[in-house]
Amino acid sequence: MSEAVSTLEGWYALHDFRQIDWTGWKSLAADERKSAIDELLTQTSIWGQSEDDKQGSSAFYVIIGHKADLLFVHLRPTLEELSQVETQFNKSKLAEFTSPDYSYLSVVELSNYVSKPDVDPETDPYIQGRLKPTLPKNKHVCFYPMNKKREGNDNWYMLPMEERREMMRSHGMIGRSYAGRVTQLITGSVGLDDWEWGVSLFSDDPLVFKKLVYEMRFDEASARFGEFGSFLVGNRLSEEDLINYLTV
Ligand code: 76R
Repeated sequence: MSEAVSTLEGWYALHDFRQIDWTGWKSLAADERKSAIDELLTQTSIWGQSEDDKQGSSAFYVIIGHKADLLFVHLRPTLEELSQVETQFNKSKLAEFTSPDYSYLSVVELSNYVSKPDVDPETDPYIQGRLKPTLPKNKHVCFYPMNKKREGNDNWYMLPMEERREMMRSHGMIGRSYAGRVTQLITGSVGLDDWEWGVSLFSDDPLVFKKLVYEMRFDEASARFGEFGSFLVGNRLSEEDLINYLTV
């Protein structure tokens, strides 16, 4: 048996994609729409409080294309808290006009393929910051789920640790050459959702998503072993943007 890489886990992540029933929303009386927006803003301020208390992070985006209209990303320390955030939204007035077309459950993950200095992960501020991150404020997000292939000779999980480590080193080098232009959040979802990882990229320039993902396609870890689900791309909304978005 090949050696499993050891991983560190942080906050749980829910990527909650919603489709909006614009016809229903527009047919609501203006004052009811306003109170639904106010109710949503009460929730976003509770989410903001969790972030201020370092007990999670939430962000929302408008998704481009037919796959979804809105994306809420929530990070929370426990599944109970994640479920609470989701359920509170589901009980809201706005939720009556949304359908949860896609969602993704995972947990922030750091693997030790690329060696780190000998530090205690429980107390090291850098590692703790990566395991329990505040979602970046970049203008754009790109989310997709992925697997590492398990087919014939291309079975990632049958490779010796050293080979995987070497490929992850090369992967990390490409990633690092995008430092400052993109932030990546890798969330593990083996046993939690249908794919093995969720990839969330944040950037102020959407072309960086294209260039980074394209360059990685030539790198063995992705070229030979990467299997990808649907890509969803969105623009970050501030609370004011969210109000404008919902105003008809
Ligand atoms: O955590 C680290 O920063 C150390 C190096 C590193 C690891 C271990 C790293 C760096 N990644 C790691 C693990 Mn990554 N990453 C992806 C994708 O589209 C594709 O082809 C793949 C999707 C992107 C775009 C990306 C970006 N990475 C992983 C894993 C877990 C693998 C496993 O355990 O087998 C996956 C699935 C994955 C996928 N990676 C980086 C980036 C970027 C930009 C970096 C540099 C980060 C930085 O240094 O700031």
